[in-house]
Amino acid sequence: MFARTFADHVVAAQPAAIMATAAAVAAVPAAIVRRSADTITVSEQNVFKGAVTSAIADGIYSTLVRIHANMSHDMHTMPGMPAGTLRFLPWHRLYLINFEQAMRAFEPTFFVPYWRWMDQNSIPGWMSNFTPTGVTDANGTAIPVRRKPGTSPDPASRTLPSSQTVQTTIMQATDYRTFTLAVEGAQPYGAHNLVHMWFNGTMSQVPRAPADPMFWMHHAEIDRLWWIWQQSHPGQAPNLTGADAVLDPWPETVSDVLLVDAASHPYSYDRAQL
Ligand SMILES: [Cu+2]
Repeated sequence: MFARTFADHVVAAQPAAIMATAAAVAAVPAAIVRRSADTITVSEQNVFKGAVTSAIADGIYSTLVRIHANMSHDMHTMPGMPAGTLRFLPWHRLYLINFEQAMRAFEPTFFVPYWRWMDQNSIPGWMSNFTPTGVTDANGTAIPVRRKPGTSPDPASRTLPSSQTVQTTIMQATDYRTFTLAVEGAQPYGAHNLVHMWFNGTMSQVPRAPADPMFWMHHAEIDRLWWIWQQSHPGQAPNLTGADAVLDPWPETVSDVLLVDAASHPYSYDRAQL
């Protein structure tokens, strides 16, 4: 599922040691810089939409959506499953990395833009008509992409979080558990849940949400908030061990994704401010 860039030609006369070094360098995934959905160029918008369209036709997109429908991965706060709270951020960080790498098989310059939903009242204009069809769940049933933004049955979810709210209720947390509860969904300020509910559509249904491509941009923003917070709280990390620390269905553990722009997962954000 991971797209790797390999040298497409090797000069036969090169000494074996040099060729081995060149191959090792080429096998490292290219660094990715995620940028704001509001500022990317038209051609970058088309790369995003083109990769998603191709991945849906391929079937890999539906495969990725179905991973999020499998609650056995324990990646959200749920009653009776305390590890889910602590797994939420690292699990979704790895989910985005896997999505991004899968899309790069179709569009080599693909990156997940982050959607700065703070202080907004609509999704990025270039995404408003992009509601692709063809995604199916594990039973083969079509998942339509529907949105009725700002019409949530829950009045508290009819307005997207303000930057001031994010600053005062999320970024000022001093320990990891408080931070992740605030950013995920602890009432009344949970930014992640609130944004999902704001869509009042596919995004509001956990097992189907990633069928809407806005999912990835929303989660890139959540991941970016975590990254910003991590820089001022370097000692704070989810306290998970054993099976709880394995980010299934992938083999990586929590400690493998604590560092943004690690050599193993080279991606970063262009903006370190809210
Ligand atoms: Cu999720």
